[in-house]
Amino acid sequence: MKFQSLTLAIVLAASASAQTPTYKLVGDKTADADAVNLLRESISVASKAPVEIIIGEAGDKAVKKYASLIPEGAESFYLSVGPKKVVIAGRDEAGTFYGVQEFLKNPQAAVDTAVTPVIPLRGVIEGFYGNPWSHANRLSQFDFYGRHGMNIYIYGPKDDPYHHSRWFEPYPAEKAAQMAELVQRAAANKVKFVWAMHPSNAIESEADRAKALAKFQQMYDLGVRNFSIFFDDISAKSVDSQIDYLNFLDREFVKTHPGTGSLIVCPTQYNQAWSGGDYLTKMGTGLNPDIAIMWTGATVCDMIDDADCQWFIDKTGRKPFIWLNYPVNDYGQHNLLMGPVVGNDPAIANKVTAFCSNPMQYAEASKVALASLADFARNPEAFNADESWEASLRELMPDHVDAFRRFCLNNVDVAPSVHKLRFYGETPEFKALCEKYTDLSDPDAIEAYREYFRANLDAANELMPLADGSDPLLSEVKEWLVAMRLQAQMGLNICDMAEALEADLAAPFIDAYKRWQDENQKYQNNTSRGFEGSIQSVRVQTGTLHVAPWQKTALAGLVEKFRQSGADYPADLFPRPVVENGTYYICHEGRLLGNPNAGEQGGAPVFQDSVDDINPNRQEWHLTLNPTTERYEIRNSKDERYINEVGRFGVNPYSPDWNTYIILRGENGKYAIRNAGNGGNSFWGVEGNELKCRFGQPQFIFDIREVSNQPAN
Ligand code: LTM
Repeated sequence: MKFQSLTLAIVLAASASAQTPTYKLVGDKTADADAVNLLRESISVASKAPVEIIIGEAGDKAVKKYASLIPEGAESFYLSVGPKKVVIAGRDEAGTFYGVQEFLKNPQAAVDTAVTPVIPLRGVIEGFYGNPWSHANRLSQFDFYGRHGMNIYIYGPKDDPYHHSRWFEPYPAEKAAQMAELVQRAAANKVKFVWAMHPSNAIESEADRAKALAKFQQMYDLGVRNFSIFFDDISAKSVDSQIDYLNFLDREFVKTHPGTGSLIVCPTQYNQAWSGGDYLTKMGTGLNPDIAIMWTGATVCDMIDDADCQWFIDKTGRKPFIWLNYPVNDYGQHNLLMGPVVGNDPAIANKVTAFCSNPMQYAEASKVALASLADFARNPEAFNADESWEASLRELMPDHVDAFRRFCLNNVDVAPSVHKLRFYGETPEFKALCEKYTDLSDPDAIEAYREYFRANLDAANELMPLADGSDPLLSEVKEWLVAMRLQAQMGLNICDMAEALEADLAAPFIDAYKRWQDENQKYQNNTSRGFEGSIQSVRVQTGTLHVAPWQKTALAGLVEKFRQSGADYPADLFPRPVVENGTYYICHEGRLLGNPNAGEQGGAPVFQDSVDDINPNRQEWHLTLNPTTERYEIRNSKDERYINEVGRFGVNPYSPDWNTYIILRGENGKYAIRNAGNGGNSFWGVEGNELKCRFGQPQFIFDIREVSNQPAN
């Protein structure tokens, strides 16, 4: 049934608070009180004839007529909005509450719908390292969860000492009062508030167990009714002890405290890559059956698919409680994760008990992803990542959607990290430009890039005034707006340099380059908020997948072309690299690094006592600064084979992420060479005649001599 038009005008109270409601509520005495309060607080109805709003749960007299239209599943609702009558009928209290929330999204739209959330538990684990969310952040989160049908929140910020390092200490009075307020606000939004404790390995002694019970009791007295134990990121002493401890808490606390929900545990082996032996099988068989086990999937940070869940089910005999490490960015703090949520498999719908996200320390900014994760969990089959993302942008930044979209699109990928999770949808418009225009001497290319950077600059300038505290989200991520603005200005300067170069105008080229230098300096110095805990302020990065690499390469190309052009410029204008691109001998204690098995597969370079008279270029090395990584690749001049991160000749395709190196010059005039990027950060050293890339400290032991000079011996 769809209504053609509505005669009633229901408006949200915020915009019509002065109007006298002319609606009649039916069922409000028996319906869920939170749902009724929300309705009363949120709407005002202006209508010629009174509008009737019928509300209640299955079994209530008020909604008896609609009983057959209410779906069976927990938290379901039936909602009908017609010209003079609105029906909100829940399967249970939460169902009615969600029905009101759905109605409030657009009270003037004709609706006739029945909704059942698919995944039973949908929500958030505040489980990251770094600045724990503020009290205000959490209150705002719970209202947001209510609007988005998220029904669980797990409190476990690694840097709250009362959760982790000093778990056994009671919260001081002020924090305890806040905790009690959080519990209430969560409940008013139908959110299960779970308090998690991280006791590490202090789980066996009677004293430690007594402390755990006492801490749980404090939280219970504050109103907490759901508990979790985290054993992540430790080397567990014994799975049997963990099982015994959890069953003890279940028996001695959960089962003896009325109203307490089932325990939830984050095991030490919480993802497939880190699983081994019989740990998970033991958890599955040893834990009391209603204890839920968390799971992050194939690896620590990964989206979840059917195979991940099946693997866990086969091991434990239980469905996983998903701890999704997205959009958490504590392992890649330079970047924000603001893009569409892609990669979770709808097939997991019936294979999980819960789908919870570990977010960023930026609570407001996390809402972009959280809204989509909520949509996914409510109905995985119907989830459309782009539509859901667009809806969240409209909800969070209604007056600046286009500028905010540009901002988010510049902050999609997390850049290479230990967890290898990547998102390739960053700046699609810029990616297309890079594919279309590869030659910066083409005036059309310069104009196209200029247009892109101008649009980014305009977007950053539009949003910036709101980052002064007036908009909580933008204020939280102000430094990324600063970065977007600086990056846009740097891009415009690169375009100016390209134009000047084509017109043979040295002075404007130099001016644009100096402006670029100035902005680049500011970009390098732009750091995010700090924290005295485990995460310090970090250098902010944006547009890392396409824009930043393009800028590096374009700039390096323009500078090189300018230097070759014969134009006059101050000698100190361009910073000199540690080693200029060229061909060199790499020497250690008078011996030359050589390539004895040139042309073959694999093998390793070795330090040789004598000069290679037959094939001198086997001892010559091309050192080339890669403009994207700003690190050196090192290839042999005889066969162009590259040295890899373990000091051998690489057999995999060359990768600048793995196979480029930092060269440092020591006070003794010698050089140290360091792995970087995905290759780790060990220094090169020498054992016997072999290169070893495994030293923790700089080894200033190498001579790097131009081939035009005499070799060392
Ligand atoms: O993922 C889990 C279970 N534990 C930690 C989290 O606290 C952390 O936020 C994420 C992402 O770095 N990785 C972990 O190992």
